[in-house]
Amino acid sequence: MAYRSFRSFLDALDQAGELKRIAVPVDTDLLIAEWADREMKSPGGGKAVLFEQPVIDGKKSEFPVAINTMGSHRRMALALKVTDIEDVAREIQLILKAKPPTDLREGWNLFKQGIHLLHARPKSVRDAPCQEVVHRIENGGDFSLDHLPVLKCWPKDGGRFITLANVHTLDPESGARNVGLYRMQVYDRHTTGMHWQLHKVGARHGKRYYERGERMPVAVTLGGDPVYTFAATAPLPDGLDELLFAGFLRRKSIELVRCKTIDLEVPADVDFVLEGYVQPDELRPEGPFGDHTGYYTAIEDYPVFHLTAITHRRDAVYPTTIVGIPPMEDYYIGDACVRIFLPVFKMNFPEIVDMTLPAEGVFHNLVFVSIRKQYPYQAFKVMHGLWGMGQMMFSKYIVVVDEDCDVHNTSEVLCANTDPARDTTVIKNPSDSLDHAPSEQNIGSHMGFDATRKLPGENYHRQWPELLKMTDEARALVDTLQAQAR
Ligand SMILES: Cc1cc2nc3c(=O)[nH]c(=O)nc-3n(C[C@H](O)[C@H](O)[C@H](O)COP(=O)(O)O)c2cc1C
Ligand SMILES: [Mn+2]
Repeated sequence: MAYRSFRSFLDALDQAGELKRIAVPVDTDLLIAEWADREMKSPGGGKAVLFEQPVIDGKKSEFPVAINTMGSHRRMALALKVTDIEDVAREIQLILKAKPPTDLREGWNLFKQGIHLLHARPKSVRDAPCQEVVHRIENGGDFSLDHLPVLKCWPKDGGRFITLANVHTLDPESGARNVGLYRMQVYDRHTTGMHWQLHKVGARHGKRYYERGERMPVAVTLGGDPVYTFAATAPLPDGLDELLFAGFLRRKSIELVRCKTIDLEVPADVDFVLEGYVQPDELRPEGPFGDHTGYYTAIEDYPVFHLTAITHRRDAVYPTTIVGIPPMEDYYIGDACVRIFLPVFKMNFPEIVDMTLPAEGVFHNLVFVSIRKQYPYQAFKVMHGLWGMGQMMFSKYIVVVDEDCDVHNTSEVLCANTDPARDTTVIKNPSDSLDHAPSEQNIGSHMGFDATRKLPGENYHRQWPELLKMTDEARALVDTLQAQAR
């Protein structure tokens, strides 16, 4: 099921007619970003683009740049090697609901799931494509971050940013691994910023090391099976290893290799590994950066990543993305997360029927959720539950509707059902570090809209009107008439 390499994923995109190859030289300073932005804003997310001759400071790069590789529903499914993201959701639902089998068919299904879970466990290898070429910084040499075709994305960005960095760290107490996608601003040949925000697991791991006064080993991988990057963005609970999840998704154990200069393991098939460390008490201004909110995020202090080695495949491709005013590639990544984790939400809140984070909401600003309502104030219960679940804490506005409303059809999510004073609630919660609107960073207010039909006991003392619906008979007759008129 799995891709052998990032290049084989690009080949699959090519065969599916989802890849444009650009043979002319294009500058990594703004031009690739502008080109990619046009592609991302084309209907349905455009195509993935492989820039075969990126230009860095007037020189041709040794490595091509791939961008927008997950930026459509189809490419996101191709990245996970499924025909439909819903297939993954169904499998997760089966596992969550697994009961002792009562017949042969159920037994067989359970057996197959067991095999998929078995694949979740990574295994260790000694030889790795990602270490075909090894540059140890202590040995000197010319090779450095300057040789990677890292993009400057927006005119007022503070520099070049690595945007699809899979950042691998360990909890020094439990030994648990985490992989998060955090951007890295290139400061010079051997140092970058490490933009793990306050609420993220990498930041928590860092705090543990700093409290002990220890240097923190950090490995950053780029490329490989695209499922790694997807898993690194997924809002998994702290303590759940992204590589286990990736192994489960791709149905094949991930092969891990030990880094050359730090005590960490990384997937053997990735394109690049940046080995290095973050040390206690060292912060440096990071930014500005044209962010997924559509605004520049201001300069702020973040930890510094010091490089100890760069290893790479001989045929490495540099994967990247840009963020900005939606719709962008990250919308499709986020949407796939919501689809895949819907069964988990449903397990916690059985009344949930469907849920979506529309692109206009810039990720977690806006959530539409439909429920099968049974009792008064159930919509408020669901909102509070969601606000308490991991990164759902950032949801600025949650709109709860009845099950007959299709949350994916924005014109159905009517607000006609609400009387604002009665049907809204405003709460205090942590807010996204990148959100510039709250008066103070990292804290803010969130609003919930109960747009469900009001039940007795919800302070509605009138007769709830009936929703317009044509008769089945009239619909069938017009179907026939229209077919004849064609
Ligand atoms: C394109 C893209 C860029 C991102 N950049 C950052 C970033 O710079 N800092 C950050 O904290 N989260 C960033 N995220 C979000 C995290 O990857 C996401 O919250 C992830 O679940 C964090 O994993 P963790 O819970 O293991 O820390 C980004 C997500 C995407 C899709
Ligand atoms: Mn995590």
